[in-house]
Amino acid sequence: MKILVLHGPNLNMLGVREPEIYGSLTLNDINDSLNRLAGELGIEIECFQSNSEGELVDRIQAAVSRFDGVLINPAAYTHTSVAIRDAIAATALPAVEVHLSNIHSREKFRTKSYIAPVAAGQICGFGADSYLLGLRAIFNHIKK
Ligand code: CA2
Repeated sequence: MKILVLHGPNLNMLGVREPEIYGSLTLNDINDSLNRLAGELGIEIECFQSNSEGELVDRIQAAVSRFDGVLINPAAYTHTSVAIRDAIAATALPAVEVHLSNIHSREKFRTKSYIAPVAAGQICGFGADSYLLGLRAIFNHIKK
């Protein structure tokens, strides 16, 4: 099993700014933890971060036939991107949406996700653990 892990805009700044909201781990720390868990589960992952909506859409499209599923933190594009939603729907690849923060307990604009309706599920509010829970969730979802 091979899972594509996508990180959206500004997540490359993790650990550098706003640690009170997003924690003190860097994106490399999170990718390292995901790689360790992938090893335990006996699966492969590939991690990619972009600040560009188009690049994320390109990666989702290219994932068809190369990957079995997508683990995605679309970051701010969660709340705006019909393009990423359409790409996930078009590929029909199973996707799990994750967020470090609880998007439902913050500003009202963050409660709306364009991605959630086309995802198998959403995990948010557990910091870096959201990603690890998300990887387990998509693994179990695909295995079923
Ligand atoms: O909680 C999450 O994971 C978010 O996807 C993070 C996004 C935010 O727009 C979503 O509403 C929720 C923001 C990512 C920005 O990451 C930063 C990291 C360090 C410093 C500043 C921003």
